[in-house]
Amino acid sequence: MTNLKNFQAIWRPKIDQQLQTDLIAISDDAEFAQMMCYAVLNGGKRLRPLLTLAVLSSFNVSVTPNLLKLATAVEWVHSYSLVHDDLPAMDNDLWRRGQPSVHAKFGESSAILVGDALLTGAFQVVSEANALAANVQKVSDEQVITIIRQLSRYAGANGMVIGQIHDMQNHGHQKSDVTYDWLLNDVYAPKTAALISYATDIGGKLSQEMASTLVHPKTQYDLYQFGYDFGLAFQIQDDIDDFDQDNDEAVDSLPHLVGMAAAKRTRNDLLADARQRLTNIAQREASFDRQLLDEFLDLIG
Ligand code: GRG
Repeated sequence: MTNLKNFQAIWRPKIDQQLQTDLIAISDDAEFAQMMCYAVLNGGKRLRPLLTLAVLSSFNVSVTPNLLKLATAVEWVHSYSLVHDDLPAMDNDLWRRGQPSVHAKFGESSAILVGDALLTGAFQVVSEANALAANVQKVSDEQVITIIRQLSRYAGANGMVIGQIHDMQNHGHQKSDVTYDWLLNDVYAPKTAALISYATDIGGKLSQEMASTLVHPKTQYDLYQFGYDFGLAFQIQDDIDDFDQDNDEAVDSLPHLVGMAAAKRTRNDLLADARQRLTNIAQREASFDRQLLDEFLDLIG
């Protein structure tokens, strides 16, 4: 088994268990809690929390219960975005992860409110993570505030939300001059790369604090940029995979705009840059083992 397969086999069930515990605890209404569980736990790869944990592991930091809980908060935000993305006013999708989408199963108003509760719940999870730190090192209050700041920035009006706004302008053909730069920088980057770069970014920040090793500021930037490159490549791959089945003339995805060969070149360039980031980090940080993060890049392409 590869390093990553082993890592997923160990950590995915722990992430799911943490998510389930918190999702059930957050609502006194068992029926609503079950709707939230359906939205989050019914399939999905847990890519974003796994990336945070992988960065910690790359710096040989042990994942204490409070770090695990902190790492799962981004999955609440990601899940909210999928629930709202599927709504009739957005992508109007009746299916998600091979199952009925949340609004198809529970109705539109419930789906809106499930999304709202997941988004706000993410910040509750961050604020409560240290309560699990009975016999382990606490994350400093300053670091908790940094995480709240980063998560709200990457998810909010300059992050995923504006990416979704721009994406909807493309889909609705409200934007007549869709360009390569617009698609990458104004749609894919905020919509998809933002939350993924958040996950690697906080992985670096938490590694620095918990390992008390001096992680160079350039390393923090390389970790952020690794997530950003990976996130863009991930979105382009998603478009490449969809393109085969959806060969219409819409200019709302990179393969449609520049052709399949050029889209693959951009994806490969991004993956090469992400690998270079790992090389930079390995040259700087004695405690860094790049193998696991390298294997995440192998998931694409
Ligand atoms: C509603 C504010 C708001 C934003 C929605 C993320 C998003 C923005 C829309 C989802 C639609 C989509 C296909 C986005 C591209 C990125 C992508 C491939 C998301 C799916 O992420 P995965 O593959 O999902 O990590 P799983 O199911 O594994 O959790």
